[in-house]
Amino acid sequence: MVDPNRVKAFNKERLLDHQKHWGFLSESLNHKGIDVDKILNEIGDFQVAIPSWALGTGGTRFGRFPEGGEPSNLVNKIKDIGVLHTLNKSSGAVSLHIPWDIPKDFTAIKTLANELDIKFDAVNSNTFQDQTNNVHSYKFGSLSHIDPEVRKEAIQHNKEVIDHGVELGSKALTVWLADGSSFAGQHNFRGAFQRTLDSLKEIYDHLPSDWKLLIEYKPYEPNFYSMVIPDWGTSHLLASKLGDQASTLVDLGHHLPNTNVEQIVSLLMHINKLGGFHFNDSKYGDDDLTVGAIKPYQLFLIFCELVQGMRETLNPEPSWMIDASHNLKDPMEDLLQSVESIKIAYARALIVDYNQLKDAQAQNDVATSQSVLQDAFRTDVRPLVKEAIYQRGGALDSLAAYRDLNVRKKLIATRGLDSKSSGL
Ligand SMILES: [Mn+2]
Repeated sequence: MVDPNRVKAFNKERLLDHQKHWGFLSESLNHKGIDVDKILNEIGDFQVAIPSWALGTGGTRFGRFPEGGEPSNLVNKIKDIGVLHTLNKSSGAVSLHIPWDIPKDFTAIKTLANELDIKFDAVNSNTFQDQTNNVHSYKFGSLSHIDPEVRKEAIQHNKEVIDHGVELGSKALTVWLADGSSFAGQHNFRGAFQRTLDSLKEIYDHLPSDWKLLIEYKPYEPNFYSMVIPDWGTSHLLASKLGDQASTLVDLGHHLPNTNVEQIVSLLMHINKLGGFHFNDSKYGDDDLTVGAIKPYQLFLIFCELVQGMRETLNPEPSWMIDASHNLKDPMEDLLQSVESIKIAYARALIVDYNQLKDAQAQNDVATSQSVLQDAFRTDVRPLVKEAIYQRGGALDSLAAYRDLNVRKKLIATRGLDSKSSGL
């Protein structure tokens, strides 16, 4: 665990430099009429859930190259998130993957998470692979399967995930289905859709009244001809048929190249149906790269829609989660970079002059509309994000602090070089 006094000592050395940059930025934001204290609070409050599977080195189907010291059980996963949260004060939630993360002792896990100020965000079911105790195989689908016995097993699994989540204090179930077909003619589209809807109805009926059902979509992979829930339209169709507790989850990487994700976000919030958001980045497909690593402007535009949606619609605050995992970096460093990117995009979106934007739009002043957005995007808001995190007791530079404190070295010394993340 990271001693908060070490973070303080780390900050002390950097404080003067930070204050110089922050002084300049806060003055120019004040000058623009921006309520700096208000946005500092909004940035500080923003918490992004860490998925339990991102704490180990991710892989492709070609191989995995672990860093060592990975968390081989749920207790260690929660502790790793505790390290991240101590450093950045922005990762105060975990999203568990069942059955990989079923707690052996629910009370002990809840106590540990509570001590580390970590909440339980949405729980994720898994019917994209067979588990050791599966009676049936999901090779040809789960909730959409042609065989009612397979569907029954998949439905039962989702109900159990809800039950585990209830014990932990989670409030949402995320369903992502790998179901689909890889060859034309393999599926009857309408049949697969209807069976999925009927299965989801049974799961929906099992939800406690204060829970949400988040339906994730993906255009291709692992199936390459059709996915049963390929896009936000299909997800929304299912959610609207299920009821008020069901909504759509947008995963940034689950779109075909060049899809206008910000428009999807905007419209879903307009009808109060954006339930969750998974952050990552990609060049081509579902690449699961570090947030903001490839398309930071798109991330900013999405945050502009999220900010406006949170201010102007009745959409409940979505569940925020990072869903990234790759092969190259220390996964903890990767998560720190992802969270930082998210906060930078959020901060930029918070300083946009939306009144000026609306005026420009009303006059069809295209050049000004673009400039208003780009003025915010081109502002270096890093001192603003640092100040928000510093005020909450976090590190002025979480990645540098992580390295300075030799976290990975200590994890390897404690857990061993061959300790592998459970589930991966
Ligand atoms: Mn996802």
